[in-house]
Amino acid sequence: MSAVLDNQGHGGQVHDDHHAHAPTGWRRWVFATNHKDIGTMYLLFAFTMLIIGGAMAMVIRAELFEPGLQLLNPEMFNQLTTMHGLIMIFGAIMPAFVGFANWMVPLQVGAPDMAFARMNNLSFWLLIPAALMLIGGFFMPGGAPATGWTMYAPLSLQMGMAMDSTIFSIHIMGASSIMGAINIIVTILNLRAPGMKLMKMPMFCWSWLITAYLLIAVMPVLAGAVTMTLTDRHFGTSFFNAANGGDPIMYQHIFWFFGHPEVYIMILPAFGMISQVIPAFARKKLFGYTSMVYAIAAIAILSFIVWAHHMFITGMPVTGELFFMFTTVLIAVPTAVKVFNWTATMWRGSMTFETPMLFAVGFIFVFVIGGFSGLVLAMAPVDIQLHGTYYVVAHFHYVLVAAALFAMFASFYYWSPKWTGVMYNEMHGKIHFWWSMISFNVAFFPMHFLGLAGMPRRYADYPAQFTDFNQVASIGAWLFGLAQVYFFFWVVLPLLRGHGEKAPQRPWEGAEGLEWEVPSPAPFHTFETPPKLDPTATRVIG
Ligand code: HEM
Ligand SMILES: [Cu+2]
Repeated sequence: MSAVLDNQGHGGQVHDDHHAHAPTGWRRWVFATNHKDIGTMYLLFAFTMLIIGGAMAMVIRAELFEPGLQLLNPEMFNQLTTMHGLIMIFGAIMPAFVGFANWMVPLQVGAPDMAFARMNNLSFWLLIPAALMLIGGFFMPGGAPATGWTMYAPLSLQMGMAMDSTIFSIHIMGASSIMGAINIIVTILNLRAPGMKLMKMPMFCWSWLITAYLLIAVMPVLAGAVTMTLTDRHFGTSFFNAANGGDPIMYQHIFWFFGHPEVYIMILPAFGMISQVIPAFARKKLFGYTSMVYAIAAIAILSFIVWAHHMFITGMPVTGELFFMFTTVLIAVPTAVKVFNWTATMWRGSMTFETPMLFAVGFIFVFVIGGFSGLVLAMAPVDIQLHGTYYVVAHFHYVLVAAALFAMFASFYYWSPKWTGVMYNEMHGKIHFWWSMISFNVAFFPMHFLGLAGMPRRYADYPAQFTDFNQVASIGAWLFGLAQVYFFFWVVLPLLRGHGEKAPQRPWEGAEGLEWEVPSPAPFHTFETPPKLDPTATRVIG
């Protein structure tokens, strides 16, 4: 608590730890109000969930290594795919981005902390009961929900009580996300240092500002959808229950009205991260800053009018299909602006390829592949063939794993010197990159072929003609999982233990921004009095 009440040392904008009373022991974490501590907890939580969800994926790929049923019965298989999806989306990717925001947004805008420090504590700690309730589903009668992460009716109305705990868990995680989003918005709008004009903000802050509005807009929609499911299950309503005159397709509309903006919630902060890493290692200013901001805003707005591209086979009127098809392909325009700008930033830059840059350039490659397969799926006549196949699985793993996760790896390598005060080992970082990049593609590229050949997703078994590509995919998946174990033991653990070369204040020659104006590791309290900024708002001058 002394962390927020501490008013000592008004002299400069940065103080060393010796006169800032950092709380110690378990209280430091349980009562944490410091954005850096909370950011660290978010990141550790997300990594733990990544490992748990990842372990499930390893089992799924083991079952799919050959046709027939070897390890799992079909019910268990579907429970695992469902929980894998829910854990990765709500437990790993989203909290990880919030963790990065907690650490970096106050540092980047020159604020002393997040606007609502105690609410920040609540947003984080809510995740623990939510995660327990979600994973606890496996131990309830009937096992975890086997609906797929989309929780479609009528299956969701037939599940055991783990469906209810999943619904409650989603409510709690949604509340946590909304509080996090409010915190980020208020911090950015109200706590910027004088001179940090909105249009001078680092792109990571811009991308999170827009993402936070998306979160506030759509998390309540998801809460509504699962609440209606809950009342259908227990309180006699029939929103989605066709047997009583309800409409299961309506569930899909409500879900995807949340769900498509949700996929942008999971990629926009990654765009912001990449927009910071590329200029730093190309030693050039970001090309087209203004157009980057408008492109993110355009993608966010468009994301509200494309949702039924997930529903092309539900029997929409053709005009409806055309509408959703055209709006979906329209998103390619601002997306292409961003890819163009990243490429133009690198053009004639003096580039070096330290691990953050490897992951950033890798991001562009795989994100473009995922974007193109999205465009293929957006063609209504094509999607009639591909919907519900492994082609969709390939598509969203390219955008979620290779794009969102790789962007976070890029940022981890980029910012961890600031967090820990030590440099990661460059050789281990590069091994992590190449190992992940190659094994990811071995795992997921063949899924395009499986999907095109008609292999459906969400089945524990498959006909023998799909065996070869499935074996390649499984081997790739296991290698990818192993790469993350390597990352933990050879990169993360040494950093947590403080092993490595001492990090300078600005380890990257081309890096710009206020986070590089404070020492490494960033002291417990930073910018307690608003810093004076130079006209570019990237340097502290007093
Ligand atoms: C270029 C932009 C994109 C386009 C045009 C696009 C298009 C589509 C379409 C049409 C589908 C439905 C396929 C089907 O079920 O038959 C789909 C599914 C999906 N997309 Fe994308 N997408 C894009 C980017 C993204 C991004 C950035 C993400 C996440 C970071 C994402 C995540 C997903 C997920 C998770 C699904 C599968 C949902 C499910 O049924 O379980 N997409 N996409
Ligand atoms: Cu979508």
